[in-house]
Amino acid sequence: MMPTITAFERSPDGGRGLARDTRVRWAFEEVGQPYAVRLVSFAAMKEPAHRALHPFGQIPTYEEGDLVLFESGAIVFHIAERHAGLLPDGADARARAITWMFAALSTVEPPILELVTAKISERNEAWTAQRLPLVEDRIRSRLHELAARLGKAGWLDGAFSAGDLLMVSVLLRLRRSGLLDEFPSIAAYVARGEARPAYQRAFAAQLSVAKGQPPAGR
Ligand code: GTB
Repeated sequence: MMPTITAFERSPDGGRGLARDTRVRWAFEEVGQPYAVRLVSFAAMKEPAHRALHPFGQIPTYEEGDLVLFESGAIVFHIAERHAGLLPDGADARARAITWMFAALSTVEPPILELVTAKISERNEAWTAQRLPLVEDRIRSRLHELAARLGKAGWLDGAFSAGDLLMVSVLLRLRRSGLLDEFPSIAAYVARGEARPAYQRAFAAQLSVAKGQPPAGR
């Protein structure tokens, strides 16, 4: 059965691939699983029908038969568990890849989201100018630590995994901040992720929504 995910009918990023359906699309593309997309408006997201799928009234969601999932990390994990290609076969390597998935979402993404909040929701607050450098420094610390661990390696732990998929997805949100440019090895890591054909297909699919065209192919 072909899974169906939800995505913004009109993404506020205009197709820059920053909404969290892109990481789910990327996972599908990496494993070669066709998927369908149901586009939802901001109003529809808050209606009972969508809240039955997603208690917080957000995208993305995942439906496959009776199974309904929300949270992009859980969805990517589900896809990675059901298909070959995103998690290593060995038990220890698999556990490490899953550790990186959690690290991306619970250690690296939160300070990045703080920056997004500061720049968008709090941009008119008197204290934002004072707070921004603190928020940016917290991100710099994480990037510094991540760069130290990555070293000269291509991916975080051996072959590309769902851990890299989520980490790159999270880091992409920093593109416009200029912070990635301060860490050339991290910038190169993100560029490697973006260069993957599966990412390119996922990006094109979400962009086609922003351009008002039906998604091509799977
Ligand atoms: N933890 C959840 C997950 O990982 O799935 C977070 C889900 C989430 O934040 N969804 C957002 C949403 O539905 C879309 S992705 N927001 C609507 C709402 O809460 O009412 C976040 C997002 C939104 C917009 C941009 N952008 O414009 O650049 C980027 C990312």
